[in-house]
Amino acid sequence: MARGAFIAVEGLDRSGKTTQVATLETRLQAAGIDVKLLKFPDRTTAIGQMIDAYLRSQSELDDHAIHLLFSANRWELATKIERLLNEGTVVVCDRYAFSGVAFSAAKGLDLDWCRSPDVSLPAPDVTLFLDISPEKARERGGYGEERYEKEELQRKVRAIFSKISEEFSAEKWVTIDAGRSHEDVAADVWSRVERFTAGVHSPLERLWT
Ligand code: NYM
Repeated sequence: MARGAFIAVEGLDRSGKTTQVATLETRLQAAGIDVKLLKFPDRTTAIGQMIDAYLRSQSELDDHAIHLLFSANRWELATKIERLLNEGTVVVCDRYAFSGVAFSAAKGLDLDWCRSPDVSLPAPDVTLFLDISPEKARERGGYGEERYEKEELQRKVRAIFSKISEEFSAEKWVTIDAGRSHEDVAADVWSRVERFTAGVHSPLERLWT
């Protein structure tokens, strides 16, 4: 029996990622597909609440420590992700391990060190990277109040996402120009996801193994 596809949606802040993920969910449901939307960080768990406090500058944490918490927050849900996929559900993640690596490495942590705690997590069948220039993001009203929502850091994050993308085939990592209208971006997203609606026959892979 085919399993469900694992789809990660990544992007810079202000890329319209969360709206696109919601549109994708509606579209999959309309096509009669079982879909589960997950979001990282998942701020509802005990670890997620520590991450939330950090992002809202209500707590201070060493850069390595917060990186490990983001990773632990994914591991908390790894078994659930696998179970859902095996049941035939399509899992769509709003951010995943690539955000983990990109944001922490942009702060100056070693890229390989950043990757290590996420090694062997379930690997997405495809990652859709919604790319937006910091200039466009500024036109959209700029960034919010949370940590990392600064133009200079976002520039670095974008460069590291680009570096990460080089490790993947064009099938596994798709860069989508998110500076266009919501409809154009949504059409592009759907064109990349449609082929997964029939299910996936290959085994689930593991990240960075
Ligand atoms: N973020 C997100 C990280 O730094 N590491 C991670 O592993 C993940 C999943 O958290 N600026 C950052 C990226 C965002 C911030 O995400 C909160 P969102 O999608 O704005 O809730």
